[in-house]
Amino acid sequence: MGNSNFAVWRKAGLIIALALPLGLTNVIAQEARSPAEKSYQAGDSSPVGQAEMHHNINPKAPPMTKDEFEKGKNIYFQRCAGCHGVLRKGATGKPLTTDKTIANGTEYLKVFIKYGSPGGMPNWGTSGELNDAEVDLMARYVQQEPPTPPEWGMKEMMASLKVTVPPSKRPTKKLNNLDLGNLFSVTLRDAGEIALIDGKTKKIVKILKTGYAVHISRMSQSGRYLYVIGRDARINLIDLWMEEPTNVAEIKVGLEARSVETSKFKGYEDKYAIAGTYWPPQFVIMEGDTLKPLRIESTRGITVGTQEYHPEPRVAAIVASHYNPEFIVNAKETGKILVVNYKDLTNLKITTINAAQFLHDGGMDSTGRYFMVAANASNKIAVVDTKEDKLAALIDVGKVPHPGRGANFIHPKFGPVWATSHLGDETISLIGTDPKKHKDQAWRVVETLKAQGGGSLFIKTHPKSTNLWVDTPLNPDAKNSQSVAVFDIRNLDKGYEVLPIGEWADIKDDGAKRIVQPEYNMAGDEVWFSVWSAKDKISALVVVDDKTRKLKAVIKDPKLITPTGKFNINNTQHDVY
Ligand code: DHE
Repeated sequence: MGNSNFAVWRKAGLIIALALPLGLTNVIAQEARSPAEKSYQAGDSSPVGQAEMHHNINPKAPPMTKDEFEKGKNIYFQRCAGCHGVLRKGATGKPLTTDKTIANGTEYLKVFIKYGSPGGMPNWGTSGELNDAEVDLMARYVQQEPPTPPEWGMKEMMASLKVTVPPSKRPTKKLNNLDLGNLFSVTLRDAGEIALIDGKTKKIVKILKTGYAVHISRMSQSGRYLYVIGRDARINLIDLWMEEPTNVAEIKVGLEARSVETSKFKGYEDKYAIAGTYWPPQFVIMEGDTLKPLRIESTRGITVGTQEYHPEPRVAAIVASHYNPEFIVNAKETGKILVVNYKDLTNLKITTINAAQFLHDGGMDSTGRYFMVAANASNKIAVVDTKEDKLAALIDVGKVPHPGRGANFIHPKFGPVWATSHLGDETISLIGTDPKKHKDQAWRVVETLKAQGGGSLFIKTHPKSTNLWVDTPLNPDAKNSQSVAVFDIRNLDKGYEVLPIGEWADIKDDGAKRIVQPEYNMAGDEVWFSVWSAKDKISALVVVDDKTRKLKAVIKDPKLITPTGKFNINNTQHDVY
């Protein structure tokens, strides 16, 4: 080849080499290497051959190919994020950060993933959900740095939507003779199921499959549809009018979630459902009878107070207004309460109320106008006027209020009050809720009671009851976590009585027997408690006569695995608490 030609070829070769993606030039380079060089490089003798390896910043993590990493990521976000958090910082499941997982090592993690644990970790291997290769893959995956979790938009939601019984094929009237108002939807948390239990017979009517680490149930305004959300952000729509209650639709609205609600305003009954997610930080409004997603809105934004950007304001409690066609959506980390008007989903109107950071759970006052919500790590209760769409008050209470939906009753001295107990101390704050006839008491703590101790999650009463029940399932002392305190509303000074609910369940094993979440029946003359132990121990439900405070029934069944939240249909539908 002449000089000038050679120069041209050389130049061309150089340009091709620079322009080609590195991989391709690598191949050319490899061809040029002798066999001895190739084996020395070891690049070709890797266990996965030519497969591209996943590059993890921590060299101690076990090797994974890119494909394996992608597969592990999908399995993690589908199955594990609900409990361990999208960034693996932990939630109901333990944190899976690499400082822990690499220290545990692959073999230990494989056993844990395959066989599960009494603490609620499903047995992914022995249940057949994951084969041995996938168990090994996941054990290596959780030792890699967690990737940024994927967003979850309309495409992903629509791909997960299943309408198994279209509305056109559903009955136009109730086909069963269940006493729906007195049915209880009971969370079987680590089984990923709910049990529907008849309030009168105490018999299990049906067990229905739901999302992983199922969390709460909410009712449609008509009392026909039950919405159940799992921490894995799967929502199940259960039609209670079918011959037997049936899952008629389901959707996955994200990777991690805690709350679901439906439209309650006159003319919009059962029309819309809404769900809020921890990840991605957003909410979605859906068709009430099919769960078809209609409008997704992000909650990313600026915190109250310091007014800094927050990338991950998780959606905590959501309630539906009875005064306007609106949902009240609580963004935990920004402390913003979004009043979302669903009248026009195209021109969506959202009123943003500044409250306090770390909004969590809450419920309505006895009139159903004011929404009382705990900003738990701020030790405050925010009061939202759902008629005027304004913050009515921010009230300092005890340490880490955790009301569930709270408890409304008429205080002998201060009139209507709403009560919350606390995770962080033994107090119960009673807040005046009547700005008209008890103006001086309104929106301030009118009395502080003392119950058994901190670690309380739920407090409950009923308009027909004179009892105020306070659980302490997270109290370190088993004496307190396995019993419940009850006050006489007519004579609070008398202090509380302790009922040994755990003992009444008469369970002989060494389970934790945490007594969690009092829930009334429709008549308001029974209180149901969960006796919550790990999934390999015996749990139970204990029913107490509200008048006599005596044991009325114990419901035990091997299918009652880790029962926690219980939702009486009537009381949940009509905000009775
Ligand atoms: Fe819950 C309500 C979040 C742990 C049982 N829980 C709520 C609500 C939120 C929330 C935001 C309000 C929903 C609404 O009203 O729309 N819960 C969280 C968490 O982030 C937390 C602390 C840890 C987690 O990773 O999930 C958590 N919750 C638990 C539990 O461990 C409980 C005790 C047992 C379980 O089943 O998981 C539990 N949460 C409940 C119950 C309610 C609830 C029973 C509904 C109370 C009600 O009366 O409405």
